[in-house]
Amino acid sequence: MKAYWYDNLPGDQREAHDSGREVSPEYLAELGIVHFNYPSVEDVDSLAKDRGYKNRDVITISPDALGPVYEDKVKTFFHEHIHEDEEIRYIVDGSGYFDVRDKGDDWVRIRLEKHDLMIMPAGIYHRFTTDEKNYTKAMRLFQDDPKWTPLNRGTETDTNEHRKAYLTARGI
Ligand code: KMT
Ligand code: NI
Repeated sequence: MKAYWYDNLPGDQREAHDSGREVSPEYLAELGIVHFNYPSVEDVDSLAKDRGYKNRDVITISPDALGPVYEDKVKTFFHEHIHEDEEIRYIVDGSGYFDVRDKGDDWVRIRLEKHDLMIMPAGIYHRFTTDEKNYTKAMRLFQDDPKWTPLNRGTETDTNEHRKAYLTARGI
């Protein structure tokens, strides 16, 4: 795992876009992001159990797995959105980037590699992309099923109660 501010320069979303300014684990914690490296899936299982997670799936995002819709999927995951529940993402294989908004609404890019696990709080604006290797196999863990849906950023998400609760909890 490596976290840094996104450079906001033009270019394919899958390029590193590393501004050279690193983001500390402490700052990530202030945003509500928690990271672990779990080589054993048993550690994932016990974390999920402790936090009351009931559902999960495994998704492979690659041209091989998705065929002609791969490029569209990659663009869809890159639409900025929130979820109404806390969610866990565990990289089973490959690598990819999660971008999350910082306190000033700038993008922080989090590079996740095989066996990295990230807990994302409800209400944080984020987006995902594969990297230049075009291969991410990820386990997505959900606390419940009704709220899996990504809510794309717009006027409704800014007043969403989960969004407001996130900002209050983080002192933003
Ligand atoms: C999310 O929450 O944005 C996603 O689940 C993206 C795909 S999982 C690597
Ligand atoms: Ni999401």
